[in-house]
Amino acid sequence: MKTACPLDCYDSCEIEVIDGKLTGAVAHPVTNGYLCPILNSYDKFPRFQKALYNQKEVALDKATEILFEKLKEFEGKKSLYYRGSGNLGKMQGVTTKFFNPYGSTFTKGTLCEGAGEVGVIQGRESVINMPISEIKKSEVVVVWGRNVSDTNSHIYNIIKDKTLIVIDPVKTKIAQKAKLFLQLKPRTDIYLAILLCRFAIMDEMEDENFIKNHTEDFRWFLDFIDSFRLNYLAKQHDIDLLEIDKFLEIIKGKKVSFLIGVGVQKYEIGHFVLRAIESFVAMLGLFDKEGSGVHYLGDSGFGFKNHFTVRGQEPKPSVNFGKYDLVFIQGANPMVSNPQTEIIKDGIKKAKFVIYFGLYENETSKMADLVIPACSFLEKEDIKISYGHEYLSLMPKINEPKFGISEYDLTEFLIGKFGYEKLKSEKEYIREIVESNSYGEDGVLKAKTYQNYKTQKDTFDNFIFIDEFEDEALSGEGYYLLTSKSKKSLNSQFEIDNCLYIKPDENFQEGQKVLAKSDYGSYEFELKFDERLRKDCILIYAGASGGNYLTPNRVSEEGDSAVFQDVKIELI
Ligand SMILES: Nc1nc2c(c(=O)[nH]1)N[C@H]1C(S)=C(S)[C@@H](COP(=O)(O)OP(=O)(O)OC[C@H]3O[C@@H](n4cnc5c(=O)[nH]c(N)nc54)[C@H](O)[C@@H]3O)O[C@H]1N2
Ligand SMILES: Nc1nc2c(c(=O)[nH]1)N[C@H]1C(S)=C(S)[C@@H](COP(=O)(O)OP(=O)(O)OC[C@H]3O[C@@H](n4cnc5c(=O)[nH]c(N)nc54)[C@H](O)[C@@H]3O)O[C@H]1N2
Ligand code: SF4
Ligand SMILES: [Mo]
Repeated sequence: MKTACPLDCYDSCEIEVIDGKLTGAVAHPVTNGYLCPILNSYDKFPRFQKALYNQKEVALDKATEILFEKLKEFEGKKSLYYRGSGNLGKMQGVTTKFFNPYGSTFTKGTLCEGAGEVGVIQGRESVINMPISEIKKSEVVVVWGRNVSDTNSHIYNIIKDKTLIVIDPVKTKIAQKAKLFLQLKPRTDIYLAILLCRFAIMDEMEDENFIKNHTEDFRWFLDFIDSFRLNYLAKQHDIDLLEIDKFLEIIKGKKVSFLIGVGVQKYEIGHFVLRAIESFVAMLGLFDKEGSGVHYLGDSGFGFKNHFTVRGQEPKPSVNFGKYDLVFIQGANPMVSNPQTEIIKDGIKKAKFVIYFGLYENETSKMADLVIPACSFLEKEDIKISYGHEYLSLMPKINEPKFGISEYDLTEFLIGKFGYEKLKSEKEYIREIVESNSYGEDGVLKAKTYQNYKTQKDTFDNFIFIDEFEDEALSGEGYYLLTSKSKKSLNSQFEIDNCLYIKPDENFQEGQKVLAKSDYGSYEFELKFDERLRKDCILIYAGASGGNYLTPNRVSEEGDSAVFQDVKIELI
């Protein structure tokens, strides 16, 4: 039987389950017959087999009864519904069908791509990616703030033998294969993008036709990029001007795709960064050229029926759990994934009753009053739409659950108890989602958004250039913090690497303990060396249990997104 990987990953692999074993679907254009190390050892990670009340095992039906009693005891408007991205199946949202009429507060914004997403929308209305079929045609791929080999290893295999330009503070695996690698200072991508635009204008590389017919504000854009002194721009990012020439030389006249990751936008100014990079793409006319365009974290719901939309009020990165009597946490681990852990911990302690609904024991579940085990993706009906490619996959129930309850069954139970409006059947929700925006082609389901796709230009009316930007450089002493994803974990799930990495330095010894300190908190780590880093950076992988003690819980200027890397770190 076929299903799909539920995890938050660009690749959204299609899976074949043969005699209980998970393998990559051979006919899927992205999965290509294999899965990544995480899914290959999916069964190895111990799940909750029992519900917990006050951290003591109770039967599942007892736990759901306690949940019902507590929901009755507290007022809906003093409750918070908090959902993370542990499973990105569309049916995960079904629990809102209870918590919405109950009166809960929902979150808005993201811990992820939200700042950059606003930047893209400001320029071209929606985040519709160039499809994989177009990336395959590209001659040059610019990998900008994305660790393709680790975070989207299937897309890596599609691009790895093309001419590559990589822009990253870390010499990642793909950077080692690049024709040009720009190891820039973190948080300076916007200056690099503006500098590229300036040089491209000097080289007369702008596409006058495209600019005239499909863009707005080009004149303002020219004034804007001219308002920066070249020396000033060049000083920001540590990139030699000769490299800028080389960049333009490599892409001139070529089919070029830009694979942009979340690395460039974990900052207050994240939206400006995406907008500036896309302005560069637009001035070259690459949105209207075959095999060219931009691929970021796409809007996977675009064009599809969304049964479970709710209006969020509480910004996710700065969520204050302590404001609420009852907190329902589903598919998330805020004690590790959210910035400024100390504030999260205080909030969770203050809330009167905390429910954790998930698969694995983690730092958040350990603080919960009630733990309800969820079913795994193999034990419930769902559908996966990718943010990294144009295909979608059905996720039928393959195994009967031995323990745990699905999101749908828990919602149905609560709705029944409270007498709220009944749910449609799972199959019906899924059928409506599929029918709203997909079609079958060569044995796979594809989003209709791409049915007549020629170039990315067809997905918007006019591109609007960036014409303003304000920023205050990151102040304070110390190292820049990089918090990239690790190969063996999926955020805080699976195999976690808790070390702090630094470029080999005679003042430190590998294996020693160091206290990392920022304006927001401190934490002790084991130190390790990593030759691939700049000497002004440290790396703590996302998902490390102490990393977010150091990060600020402010939100980005636009998009209510986390700004994990707007911080300097001292090592003591
Ligand atoms: N194995 C694995 N795969 C994953 C995940 C996982 O945890 N593990 N997580 C999934 C999720 S939720 C997401 S959002 C995606 C994210 O996947 P990616 O978009 O690849 O994001 P990151 O790994 O956070 O960072 C990518 C790169 O940005 C670089 N970077 C950091 N700061 C800057 C900067 O200021 N400028 C530039 N140019 N580069 C910078 C980092 O060095 C890193 O190489 O991956 C998904 N896939
Ligand atoms: N410092 C730093 N922190 C970061 C990031 C960073 O770059 N740096 N990246 C951020 C990003 S991009 C993201 S997306 C977030 C992700 O952060 P979270 O949204 O907190 O996701 P996870 O850490 O993967 O936690 C997911 C939990 O979901 C549960 N789960 C898994 N499957 C299911 C299911 O089917 N049903 C239910 N009910 N539960 C399930 C598991 O028990 C797991 O512990 O982290 C962010 N945190
Ligand atoms: S985590 Fe990503 S690469 Fe691994 S199986 Fe899932 S979708 Fe594929
Ligand atoms: Mo993410």
